[in-house]
Amino acid sequence: MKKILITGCFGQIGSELTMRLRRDYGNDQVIATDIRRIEGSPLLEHGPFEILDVMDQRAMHRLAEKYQVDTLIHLAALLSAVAEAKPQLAWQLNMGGLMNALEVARELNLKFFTPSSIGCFGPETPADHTPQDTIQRPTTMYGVTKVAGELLADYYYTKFGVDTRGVRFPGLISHKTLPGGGTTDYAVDIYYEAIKRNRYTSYIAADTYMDMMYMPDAIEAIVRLLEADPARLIHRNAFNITAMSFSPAEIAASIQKYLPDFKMDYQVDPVRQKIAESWPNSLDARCAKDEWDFAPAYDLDTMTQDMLEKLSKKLGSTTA
Ligand code: VAH
Repeated sequence: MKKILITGCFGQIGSELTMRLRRDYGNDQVIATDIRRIEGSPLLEHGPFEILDVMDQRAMHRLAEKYQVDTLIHLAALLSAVAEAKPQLAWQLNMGGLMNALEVARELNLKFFTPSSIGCFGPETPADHTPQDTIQRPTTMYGVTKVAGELLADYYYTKFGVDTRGVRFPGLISHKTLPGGGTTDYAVDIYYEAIKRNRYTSYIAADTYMDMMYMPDAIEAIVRLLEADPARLIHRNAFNITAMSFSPAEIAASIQKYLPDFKMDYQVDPVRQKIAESWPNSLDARCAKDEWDFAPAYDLDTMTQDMLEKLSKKLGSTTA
């Protein structure tokens, strides 16, 4: 992997992954693209940026050729809650954009990464220590696009020899970029509200468990999988990965270890609660560990400590 094109660079993953890859491979080796330009973003200062609508396959092909990339990381997609509100658009963008990206990877023989999600599982999936290979009958449009995306990326590997790789991300927590329209976003919002107001009203019920991961571990996982020896890979799209599984009550208790007066209450959002309840409580990430040495560094309390420290500086507060 030497020269990389990223779609959806201003998203929650893309904004941090672009900076990490530029640090590792060189600023000019990472071409950041998104459907709109966000003035003032540090991504614009440190390396090439291009406007790209992933629904325009020819434009994507032209950019990949112009910069002579050898790797395509496709992140542009709608997340679960937005996808449930706009299911037809979610299918068009998530599947149309993915097909375009896979076609460009096939035409130009590019290494390829796109994320799946724990959203690819459904109510019939074993909920605890969910296996790598198991039943996948999601009840959300987001999940339908993730299962179809996994199968499509595997097809491009077996049928056309495209070097496709992917992971099933849990909820991702970051202090740098706010997520947009996910079900797990409460686990990001809670830290901002803890710093701003020392209280949070959760839209997910107190005892609802979901897999989660701190963004530094997610970024490390993408780089490690893309650099992995292909001879070791038994699976490709997509590996279960997780760092922790917690409920809103448990993340509140973790925050209270640092902010003893932090208060939590609940106004459950039935739409996002239903989505959350259809997902696993905890994943089995053994295949990722065995096949490419996946090894998360953060647990709930070390993530909480880092999030509160970084957000206190970012928001100019001294709560933590
Ligand atoms: C979402 N953050 O909530 C994303 C993710 C596992 C959740 O796919 O939609």
